[in-house]
Amino acid sequence: MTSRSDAPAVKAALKTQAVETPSWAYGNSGTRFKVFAQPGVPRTPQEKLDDAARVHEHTGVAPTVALHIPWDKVDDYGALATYAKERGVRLGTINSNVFQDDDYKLGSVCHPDAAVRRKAVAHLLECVDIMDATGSRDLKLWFSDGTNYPGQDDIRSRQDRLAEALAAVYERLGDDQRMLLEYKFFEPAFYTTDVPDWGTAYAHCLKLGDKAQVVVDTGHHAPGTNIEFIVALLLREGKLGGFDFNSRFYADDDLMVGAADPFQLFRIMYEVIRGGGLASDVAFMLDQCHNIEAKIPAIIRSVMNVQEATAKALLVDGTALAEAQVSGDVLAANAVLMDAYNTDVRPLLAEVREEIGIDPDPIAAYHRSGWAQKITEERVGGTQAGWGA
Ligand code: LRH
Ligand code: MN
Ligand code: MN
Repeated sequence: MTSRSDAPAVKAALKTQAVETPSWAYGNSGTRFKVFAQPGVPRTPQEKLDDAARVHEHTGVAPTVALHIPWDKVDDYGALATYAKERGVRLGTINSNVFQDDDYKLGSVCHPDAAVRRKAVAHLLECVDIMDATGSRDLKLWFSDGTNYPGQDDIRSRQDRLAEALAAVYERLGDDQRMLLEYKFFEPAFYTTDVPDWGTAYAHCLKLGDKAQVVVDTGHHAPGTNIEFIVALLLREGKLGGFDFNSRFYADDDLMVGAADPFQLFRIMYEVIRGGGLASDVAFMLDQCHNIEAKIPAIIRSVMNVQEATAKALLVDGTALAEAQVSGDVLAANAVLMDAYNTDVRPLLAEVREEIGIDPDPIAAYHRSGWAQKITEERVGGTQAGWGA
């Protein structure tokens, strides 16, 4: 933590932060009621990388792109990694998908039928093969598994099946690879979810070992959940693998991070910094869908929102805060935090951008670049993200 006058240290820390953008955010998406297609959206994984490279070019802090398999299926993942590199970005987290096939109606790794479980585990292992080819460090696991009705399946047996599958994947990981287990309290299952909360994810990861870490998707909690507490606790236990950032007003809305509740994002980032997370292996990923807004500028805006929350959190005067806390001065302690939150950090971030040689206003620079016009003219028949259809 820094003192308020420590602007060079704050700037230096901001320059080290990297935000991973998700391939699926570049494609068309929507709700189950309607997908509104946008002109110029990518038709291939390669074109998603082209767009991600623009986000990195204008923000300077989005060097990696998460893939979702099979949404981003290609024949040669090594070649895709080279394609990314040639455009100045890298392939990041590999997201597994064991929720789309008809076979998964009653679950994937927790399914009562062993044949379906074997199919799901085979997909997860294939994702690790892909990581080997792309050089990715992280495998992100999210399971739609659960039940809709009391009695539908045995809650405890499903946990046993989950543990068995996770252990098989863990075994397959290389020395420098990790698996990030994501929880979500409901949807698509409405009665039980097999990984509903951080505690369940933590319990499984603890048993598995150091290479298994919990990922916090900010949209996956019940209203009123204190997410920063979860962040503080997981960091304290060395079990916070990363974030899927997005905003929610109601359920898993997947809106732009920092749009619904920038104060919550600040509180989360404060705990990240307090726990040493900015300098650790915590992955800062976006997991969003841009259903009605232009996608590339929305992703740029999201990256900037994460940076702004981080900058404010870095500005918290740690010394003053500790003094107020120790002396039991509740109002003074709260004021220290609010003082940082209420600071306009946009000029500071503009300076950071100038110092790394990019335009201080990424959105304006993107609009001036002509990229939107180019892709609208060149790309006809863009693909759906695969999500929310
Ligand atoms: C599930 C989830 C998970 C998926 C992504 C598309 O709601 O957050 O991370 O992989 O959405
Ligand atoms: Mn997610
Ligand atoms: Mn989600």
